Amino acid sequence: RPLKVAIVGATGSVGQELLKLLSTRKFPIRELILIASPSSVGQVVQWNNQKIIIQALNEAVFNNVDVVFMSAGSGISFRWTPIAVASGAIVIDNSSAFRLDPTVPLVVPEVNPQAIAYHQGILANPNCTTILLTLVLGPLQSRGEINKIVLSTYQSASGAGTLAMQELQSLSRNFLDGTELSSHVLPYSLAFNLFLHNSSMQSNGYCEEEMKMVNETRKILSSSSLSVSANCVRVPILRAHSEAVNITFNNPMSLDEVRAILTSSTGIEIIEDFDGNRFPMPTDVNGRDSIAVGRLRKGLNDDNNLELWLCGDQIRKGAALNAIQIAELLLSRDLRK
Ligand code: 11C
Repeated sequence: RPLKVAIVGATGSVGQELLKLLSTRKFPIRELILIASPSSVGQVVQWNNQKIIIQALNEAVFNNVDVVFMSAGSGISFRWTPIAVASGAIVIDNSSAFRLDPTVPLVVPEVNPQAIAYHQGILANPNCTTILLTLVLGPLQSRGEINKIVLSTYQSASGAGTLAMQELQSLSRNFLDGTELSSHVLPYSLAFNLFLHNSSMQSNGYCEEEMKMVNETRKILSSSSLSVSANCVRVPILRAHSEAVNITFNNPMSLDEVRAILTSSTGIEIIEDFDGNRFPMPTDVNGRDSIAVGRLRKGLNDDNNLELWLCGDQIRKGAALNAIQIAELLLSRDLRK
């Protein structure tokens, strides 16, 4: 029977996209509970011809809820996920809180759907850059072991939330007007600028976002010794992330074979015109489910080495769509507990 569903973080960029996708994908819902921070409580949201009033987070709000989409940061997830699970809900958590917990599946449905089987009430939605990367690596793993990945990311403002997107727009206007450029959401102005990813720096010299890519990619691909090295950069783009990826296999590969694998993979579109120098761009994927991949080429001096470029909508496949696909997978396999 249709489900009672809750979204925690309903007014954020991912929460808003979840609302849109739950409607367009006709997710089977009998009641939708929307939860957000105190400043949004009482606001009315129009969804599928219903008016839904935003509620505050409290224990009672999870009564009889079947599925909770948590999208309000890891602090909220750490505190409220166990409470939601104890009240009988399955939580699909968009934060990093439980991603590396060995009892919690970390799932990209096209890549490791089998992982959902061991869930104990919590399923984790990976980091957005990691979802886009593994969507490509997953099918390529079928042709031979992957030994090493070196990548650079070009991450949009949306990864830092709605306020960061608004800040990019307003500071870009200021830049053109020659007025004030001080930022309040991101550490520096992103207008006509870029900087290394704004997550916390670790003692090893990599930032938190880069280490998420290392650890989450290994978990999703079940490859604990995989060598991953990421350099993450924030760029003045609104909602799509891009990645330049260098992959080393343990055996020689042919571009025809790689192209054939990616062309037949779900969720991937190839955009590639070498003569016209036309490859994926953020504008190709904004608001789209599929990610775009192109510029497949061999490493210059290594037959085992592949270079590619990808773009994907951070809010959609990088977050909200992947979370809903996890829930759809659970329903299709009747794995509610
Ligand atoms: C960004 N990838 O673009 C981040 C946002 O672990 O879910 C998502 C952080 C996460 O800044």
